[in-house]
Amino acid sequence: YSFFASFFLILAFKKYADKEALSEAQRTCPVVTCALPGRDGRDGLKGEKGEPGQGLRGLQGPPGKVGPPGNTGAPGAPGLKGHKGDRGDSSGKELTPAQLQTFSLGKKTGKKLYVSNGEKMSFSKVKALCAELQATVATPKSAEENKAIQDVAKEEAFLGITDKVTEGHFMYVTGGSLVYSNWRKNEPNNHGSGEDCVILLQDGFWNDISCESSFLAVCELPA
Ligand SMILES: [Ca+2]
Ligand SMILES: [Ca+2]
Repeated sequence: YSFFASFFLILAFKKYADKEALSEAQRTCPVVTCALPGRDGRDGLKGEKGEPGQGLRGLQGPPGKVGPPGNTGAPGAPGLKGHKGDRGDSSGKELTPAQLQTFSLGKKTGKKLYVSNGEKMSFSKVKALCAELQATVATPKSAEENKAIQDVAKEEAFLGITDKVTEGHFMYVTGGSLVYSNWRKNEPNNHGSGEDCVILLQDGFWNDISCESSFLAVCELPA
């Protein structure tokens, strides 16, 4: 609007100026020689683009609102495996020093050492006791070893032999079939409700018997 207003203002001023000039010419020149002014010329060429305005730049607006939270990311890779924990407290199963002292050193024969604490217990307890000593239940694999166990055990003692896996087929609890046996006559008989464990009798012969019965614990250690 202001552009057109000023444009017409300029035009009005020009007309006024032209009239002034005309009247001046009429006054100063003779009627014969003085010509009337011509008509207005055509519009001139378009001017060059002007410099940018000097107006003040607007102040920066306040920050926008916080956007909605993003989606949950994918789960990370599993962590590294931790260190192995400390050995658990096995108190209650461990032998007391007093119990260990009651073990009398057995007779050494070949590579084995037989030990006994003189206590009677079920076969499962004998196995657990020997395991605590890093040992196994006494298992004679020759007449010589059988005699050595007999010497250590002053009473009937469990041997590390059972037929729990296959009835009638006695094996070492550490695995393998028997390489030596010394059964008493008519044994093993799997008497009564069944007998799957073996004891060394005082005369050196073997008898199959209930694993729940209590007999002397004798362990053997590789020496
Ligand atoms: Ca049996
Ligand atoms: Ca028997």
